[in-house]
This record gives sequence, C-alpha cells and structure tokens, in this order.
Amino acid sequence: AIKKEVKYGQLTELPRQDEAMKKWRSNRFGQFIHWGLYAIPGGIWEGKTYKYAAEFLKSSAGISTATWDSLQYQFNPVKFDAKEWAKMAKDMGVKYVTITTKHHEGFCLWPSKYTDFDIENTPYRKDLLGEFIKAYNEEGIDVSLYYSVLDWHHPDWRYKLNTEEDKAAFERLKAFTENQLLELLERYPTVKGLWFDGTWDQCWKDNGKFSYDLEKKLKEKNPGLIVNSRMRADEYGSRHFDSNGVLMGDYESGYERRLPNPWDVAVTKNDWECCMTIPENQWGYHKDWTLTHIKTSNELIEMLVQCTSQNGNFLLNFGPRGEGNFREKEVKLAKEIGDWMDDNSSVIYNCGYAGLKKQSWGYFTKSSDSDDAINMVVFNKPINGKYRVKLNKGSIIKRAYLLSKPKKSFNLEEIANGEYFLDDVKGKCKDPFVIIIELEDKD
Ligand code: JFZ
Repeated sequence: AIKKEVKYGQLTELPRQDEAMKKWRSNRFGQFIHWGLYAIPGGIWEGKTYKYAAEFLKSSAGISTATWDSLQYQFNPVKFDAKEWAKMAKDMGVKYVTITTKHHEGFCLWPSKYTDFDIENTPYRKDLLGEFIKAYNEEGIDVSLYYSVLDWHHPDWRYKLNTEEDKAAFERLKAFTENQLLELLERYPTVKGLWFDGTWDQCWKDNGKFSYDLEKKLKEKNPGLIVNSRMRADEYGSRHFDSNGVLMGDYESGYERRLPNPWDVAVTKNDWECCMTIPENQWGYHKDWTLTHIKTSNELIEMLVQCTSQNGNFLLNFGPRGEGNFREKEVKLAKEIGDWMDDNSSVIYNCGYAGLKKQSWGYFTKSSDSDDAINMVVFNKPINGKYRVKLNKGSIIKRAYLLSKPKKSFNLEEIANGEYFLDDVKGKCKDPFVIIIELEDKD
C-alpha cells in the first residue's frame, strides 16, 4: 500500500519506553469509576426502568437538558468517603484508577472556572475530585482522568459543523475543552493520564490537527502524561490508528467490553487497555442489576490474566451510588478479587506476554524481572489431571510447582522437544491457580 503523508498523527515513537509509560505498563490492573448525576436516578425515570446504560438515561428516556441538569441540585454524596474508596481499591489490588471528571452529560466533578455546571454548585460544594485524587495517591494508586469531549450540556457542542454558526460554536467548544483540560492538569499535578471519550463525532474527526495540537500542549504541561488512542484523529479523519495504520496516543483503547478474541499474539506489540463492566453495558450506577448477567470474580480474574498474558492492562469499572457509596455486590467482588491478588499478584504486576502460544488450561504470563521462570495461570483443569505444556524447542524445565506450595515439585514427562506433561498436580480447582515453571539456564 502507498503510504500517505500524515502530519497530525503520532507524536512519538511507540511503544514509549520512558519511566512513566513503564510504570503504566507494570500496573496492569486499574479501577474505572463512572460517577455523575446519572447515579441519582440510576436507570429509572418516573417509575419506568430503562435497560440501556444508566449514564445514557437522559437520552433513553428523552429527558430535556433543563430537567436533567437540575439533578445538580440533588447531588449530595453524604456517604462519600474518599479514603474508604481508596482503601477498597488498594485491597482489590489495583495500581491505578481512572475517574470520569465529566461524562457526556457535561457535569464536572471538580470546581471549574469555565462552567457553573459543576460540583461547586451542588449541595456538596466541596472539591470532590481533589479529595478523591489525594486519597488514592496516599494509597499509592496512580490517577488518570476520563474526560468526554461530547457534551450534552454545553450550548456549543454539536455533532457536525454544517453552518458558519456551527463553526463559530466549535471554535468556542475547542477553547472550552482545552481550558478545562489545562485546568485539570494545573489543579491536580499528580495526574498520570487522560482518558478521552466522546470523540466519535464528525466535528472531532474533521479536526485532526486540533487533537494533535492539544495532545502536544497537554504533554508540555504535564511531561510523561499518558493519553489513550481514543483521543485522536488524524487529518484524514482516521481514529485510534492513523491513515497508515500507526497507533495514535500512547496505547490502544479500542478494547471496550471485549478482549482480543481469539487470543492473538499480534496485539502484544502495542500497549493497550481493555475496559470492562461488571454487568453488561452499564457504566454508571443502575439500580437494577437483575437486568443482565453479572460477571463473577473468577470471570473477571480470567479477563485480567488474559490481558496480562497479551501485554494489556485491565480497567474494571465501578459505578457508585449518588449518595457516594458502592453497592454491596461491587464491594463483595472487589474483596474476592483482592483475596486472589493477595496470593497471586506476582503473575500480574510487571508481567506480560511470555513468548508462547495460548494453551488449553489457561494463560502464560512472564515477569520482566525474571529470565528463567514462567507462570501458568490455570482456569481449565484437564480431565486426565495432566497439564500439557508446550514451550519453545530446546527449552528444558528444571522444576514445576504450585505458587501456593513451592516446596513440592511436580513429576515431569517429556513428550517432545520442549513439550511436557506435568503430572501429580493437586491444585485446588475452585479458584484460578498458578503453576511456576523454572527453566534450565540456556547457556
Ligand atoms: C463510551 C461511553 O459512551 C460510555 O458511557 C462509557 O463511558 C464508555 C467507557 O465509553 O462508550 C463507548 C465508547 C466506545 C465504544 C463503545 C462504547 N466502542 O469503541 O466500541
């Protein structure tokens, strides 16, 4: 294919190898928080339940902007305890968090100079985002900020620019967007990343230069800042990847409620992140969780491991209530995942693709700290009780053992060059468990 000249594509060479990016990559597990006015009605309006995503209730129920915006005067999360939230996240095992500072509804969780539709003008009044960032940072958790460019509240937002008046409005929206983002980075200097959303509108796609210049400006303001590919379009309107297929932003953020399926080694060459909901498509708080399947902790842990095995991060979403606390089910799942992480996080943090094909019992991961060990995370126990392990030709297993019982070694049966059966593995099979493979030194 003939290469196009792309002026407003990627800013730097990928994958980034600076300290900030290495840290992001080693984190692997993050918490996503969707919180805004939509948490108050929680998917139910005038007695009617709307099954579609709770954060879209305004649009699903056809609520006028004036009516929706008046929810601002009800936003009073008296049960919000930033320290408790941060503790729950820490105990779950996440190393970073991404919180919605402004979702499509346009309401801002920080006191913004550029709008009155913000936390300052609610009964709560305080700088909620500031409290949040401080508490998470104190637990050692990196904070990234989600920001929707699409804005149902802002009078200057429109999908497509048809008239001169639309173009003038978009100029004002661009200034507003840039001002707010620079304000966020100015107010909260510990922020590690920005997670852009609502960038699928025609106006954004038609203005690749704007997102290019903006990415540059934001990174000048906060060196090391990490932005998702969803932020960007190039001058031809290509999103995420430029017109030559080069990834834009710092990592691919197209894995939305899905994983590479089937497992695919091709994805390991870029940094990427999967964002996932616990129910089906619900990001904001929905009162009725009987509407769809609710994932179990083992399903979620498998997704986390699958991401890790392919060099991806896993961002698991929580939707707190309007009052500021989490539903019991979310607390319980966080605890179950945390219990698993307590014993097994060494196969997650700082780990990635092991250089081997996917095998039927589960996933390999490999720590970048170790040359001679690989981790097997088991989700499917074979009926014959033997684990078939296919390594690269010439690889010799020195020893294999359960991470939870390092003293006992398994019997090894060599089947072919680099291929083994592990026998006599009496792993508990209720939860995903880890087998460590120690390799013979090659030289
Ligand atoms: C967007 C939002 O509309 C949604 O409310 C939530 O914030 C989510 C994280 O992002 O939804 C999307 C965005 C992209 C895709 C699907 C839903 N996509 O690329 O398939």
